[in-house]
Amino acid sequence: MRDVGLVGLPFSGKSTLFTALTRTGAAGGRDNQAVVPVPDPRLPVLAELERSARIVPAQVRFVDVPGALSARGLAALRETDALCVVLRAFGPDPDPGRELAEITAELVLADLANVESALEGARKRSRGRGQGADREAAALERALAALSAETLLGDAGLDEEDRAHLRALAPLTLKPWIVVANLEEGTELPAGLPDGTVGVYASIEAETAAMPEDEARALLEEFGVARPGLEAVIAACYRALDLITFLTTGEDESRAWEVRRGATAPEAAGVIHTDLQRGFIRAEVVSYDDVVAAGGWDAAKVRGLMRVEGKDYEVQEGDVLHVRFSV
Ligand SMILES: Nc1nc2c(ncn2[C@@H]2O[C@H](COP(=O)(O)OP(=O)(O)OP(=O)(O)O)[C@@H](O)[C@H]2O)c(=O)[nH]1
Ligand SMILES: [Mg+2]
Repeated sequence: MRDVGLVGLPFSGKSTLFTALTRTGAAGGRDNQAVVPVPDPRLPVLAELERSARIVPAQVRFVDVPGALSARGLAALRETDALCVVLRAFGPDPDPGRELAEITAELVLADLANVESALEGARKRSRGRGQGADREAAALERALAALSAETLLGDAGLDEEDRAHLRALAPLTLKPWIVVANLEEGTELPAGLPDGTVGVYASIEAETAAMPEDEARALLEEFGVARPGLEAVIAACYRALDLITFLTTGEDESRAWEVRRGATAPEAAGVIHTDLQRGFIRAEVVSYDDVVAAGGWDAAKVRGLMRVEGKDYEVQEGDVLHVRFSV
């Protein structure tokens, strides 16, 4: 499961959004973490076709971090896989664009401090030593130059090797992020925010957090919130993580699984269970669209829509997999 850290200025509504997110999920372990199911409209369709007893969505874990970023807060954010930047677009004199610039500057500064001290260490180590340490120092120098020019490391054109050298530092500006504007009731997304910014009404959604799903929806509709912004936030985070979803379906369950883009069939099988990766023989694959078009997995197989793929097969978004294995 991947972690998404909520980051923003104090009072931007991170904890409120977090509370709203826990509606769909359960607080996972610690009280600042919530495990949230990723909405996927394909699952109920598969479950109906295959008469699955239950639906198991993929999950994302959200981590709430207070806005006055302490060393501990920054450390918590470094451990996450992606950031969700929350901007205040409610209350007196909202200026989400300025907040985004401020947060960005804060994250750049945090990375800068980290890279600087790492560079010092790398330079010491590289003295009288081989190329490896030189390479590390060079990568850190490139990172330092970018950050000094207020460029996010993700936009700095670093190659794979540079990134590998930076990985141990878990730089914040190398992580994928999404931007969320927390809107005043009855207002729309203001202009001037980056493409893809998601608008939410966190406080209304948080108020409905403890209600049953249908009651919550009815109330949200009353407020003119047609589709819970939460679903959009969750979906956007999931996309930012650059994961793909593959599916499994049968009598027991229809289920969504996440795997990094580019993963092979055995790697995907390993997400289900390590035994399936170890004993991988082959994967039987039908695309979700073909399952639906045929009216079910077996019908798809009869129509010749099932492919048998080996261990080099790269799993595609929406593949429905049956893994054959022996241990
Ligand atoms: N009107 C309105 N008020 C909101 C909304 N979201 C949050 N608030 C209020 O804003 C205040 C701050 O919200 P929090 O969620 O605690 O903010 P935070 O980002 O977690 O703040 P820190 O943890 O201090 O960084 C609270 O009083 C919320 O009730 C909103 O969408 N609309
Ligand atoms: Mg908070």
